[in-house]
Amino acid sequence: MEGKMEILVLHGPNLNLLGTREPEVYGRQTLEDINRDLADLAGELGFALSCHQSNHEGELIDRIHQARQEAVQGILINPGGFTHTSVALRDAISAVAIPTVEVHLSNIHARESFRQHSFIAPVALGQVCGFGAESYRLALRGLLSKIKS
Ligand code: CA2
Repeated sequence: MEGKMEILVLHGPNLNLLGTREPEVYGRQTLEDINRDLADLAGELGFALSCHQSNHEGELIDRIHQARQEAVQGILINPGGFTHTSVALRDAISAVAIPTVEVHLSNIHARESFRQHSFIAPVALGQVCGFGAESYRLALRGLLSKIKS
């Protein structure tokens, strides 16, 4: 019997601190809260979800490569600060050619100028930012409807 289609959620550097500091910028929900909500939503929509956080660029890249071996159908990624610095992360997403949506808690376009450029956006299906934890749910809905269509 075939299993459910799998979505990989990747959280980049410092996002393990969510809910503990800077709640005015990043909200009060912890990463565990967000992951639980996403798993519930994915389950309702008939998908399985696995979540992974890393503070290390190479580890995120390895996880993206591994996703291809695992036949992952889609990737939701908040690349954190690597959004604005990492050509290597962008190359990994481009190389595996798995539909990917970029997500941010804050509206990166309304913040410091260095946050307004994303190396990831051009290789993503789309970008959702500015809605706090809701950004992830909106992004997951968008990703799943693209995969289904
Ligand atoms: O808004 C987002 O989701 C960001 O990806 C968050 C990154 C930031 O570098 C990006 O420009 C936008 C930072 C994540 C740091 O997360 C923290 C959480 C709690 C306390 C301190 C940092």
